[in-house]
Amino acid sequence: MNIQAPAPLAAKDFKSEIKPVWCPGCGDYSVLSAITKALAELGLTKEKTAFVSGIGCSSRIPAYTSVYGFHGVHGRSLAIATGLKMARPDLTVIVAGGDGDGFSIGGNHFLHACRRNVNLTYIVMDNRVYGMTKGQASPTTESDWCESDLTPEGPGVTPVEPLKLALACGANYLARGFSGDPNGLSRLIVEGIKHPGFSLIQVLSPCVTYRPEQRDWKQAVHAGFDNPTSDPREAARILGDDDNFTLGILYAGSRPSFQVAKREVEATTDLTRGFRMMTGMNDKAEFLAHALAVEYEAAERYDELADSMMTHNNKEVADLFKQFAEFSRKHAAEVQARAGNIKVPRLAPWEFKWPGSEAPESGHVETTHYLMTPFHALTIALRNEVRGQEFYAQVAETSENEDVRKLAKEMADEEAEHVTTLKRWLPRFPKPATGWDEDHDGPSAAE
Ligand SMILES: Cc1ncc(C[n+]2csc(CCOP(=O)(O)OP(=O)(O)O)c2C)c(N)n1
Ligand SMILES: [Mg+2]
Repeated sequence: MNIQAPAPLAAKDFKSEIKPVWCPGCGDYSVLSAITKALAELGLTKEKTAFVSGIGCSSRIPAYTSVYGFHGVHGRSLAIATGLKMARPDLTVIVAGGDGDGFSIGGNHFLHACRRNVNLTYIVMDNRVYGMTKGQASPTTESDWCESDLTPEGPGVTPVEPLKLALACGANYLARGFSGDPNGLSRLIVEGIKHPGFSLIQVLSPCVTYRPEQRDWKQAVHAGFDNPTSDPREAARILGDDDNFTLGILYAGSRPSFQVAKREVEATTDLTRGFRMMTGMNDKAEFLAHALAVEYEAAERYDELADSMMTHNNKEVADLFKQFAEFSRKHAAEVQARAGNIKVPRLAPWEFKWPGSEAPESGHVETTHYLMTPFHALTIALRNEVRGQEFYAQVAETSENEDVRKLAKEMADEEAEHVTTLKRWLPRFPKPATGWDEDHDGPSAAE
């Protein structure tokens, strides 16, 4: 059978059946056209592309394209898109919206999206007005624009300059286009999608209904951002001379885009990590002091873990830790019995000659978690017992005192039995699936 690769999609294939309801003359028609051309140019497929928007005339874009779309909540497009991109990094995620959606209600999200630098492309159709709600001033509206009844004397505040704001917050690609130049805009979109990290494309897109004077933008726009710089200081200098009508790619930075760290609790038995060679255990009484401390300190640690698990309502694991604490106390009693009438010295914490930073059977507290399961608790105990066994084996090998070597050997054998017992237990508790530690309502401490 002759299988042919599907033909690349044309710009029209990226338009949906739904006809735009924008006012005649609205710049957003041309932005839609520029977007669909860019998608075709990039050879993207419908199933690997997603459009996310907020609310506003400009935010209707996802409905008018045939790729996956999410017409979200006012001002929240970037939050939704960030989540989508994190969950599905294989998708090309494009965000669209207006100046009101992006810089008023969504302003906070905008700052953090720039700062976070997730690999997204944000197309803002800037008409310096709330078009959908019939013409109120937006954050990019000129301070002396007096046509809204809400601000009859003009908003009176300095407009937000999106490119400056984005540069300051860490966005990685900055461009400005014009709906009256859809082909030039297409190029800015293509480059923005290709550039890693957070790309902002500010598109001057006139609202001919509520800002009819914007028809004159055709005369106001001019080239100027001709050679994109990768130096944010240089970009800031250029913006210092910008009249908000300069078009082109201003900045293409090299900040690495945000990636989710792979967090998985290690559930393997690591026999050697952090284990230093231990020497100088030549005195029997000193050795017994260490052997007792191995068990007492482990018992104390397990008690502590059991208590913290109870505090977080994890009774199953708390019970298991309690049981481990009991085992450790039982072993301590056995060591005590071996000591007979030898006077065991009392050592200050820093006088112990542990191979690591603490007694070998008290470790791995950092791998505990309030949602941990018996599988994890057993894994921790197993790792501790293995380290105990290694500790004694080292002493048995390195001590210059024959008595100590003999005793250490017996203890290493006992620890080996504990290891075997725990290994036999482990299969009774299945390893939980990834995500076991996800909690949408984490712990909080009541005052
Ligand atoms: C929570 C919330 N507040 C207010 C509104 C009303 N509202 C709808 S669109 C909009 C402003 C849209 O302006 P912009 O993002 O510039 O889009 P444009 O219509 O100009 O393209 C507002 C305030 C809303 N839908 N939801
Ligand atoms: Mg607007």
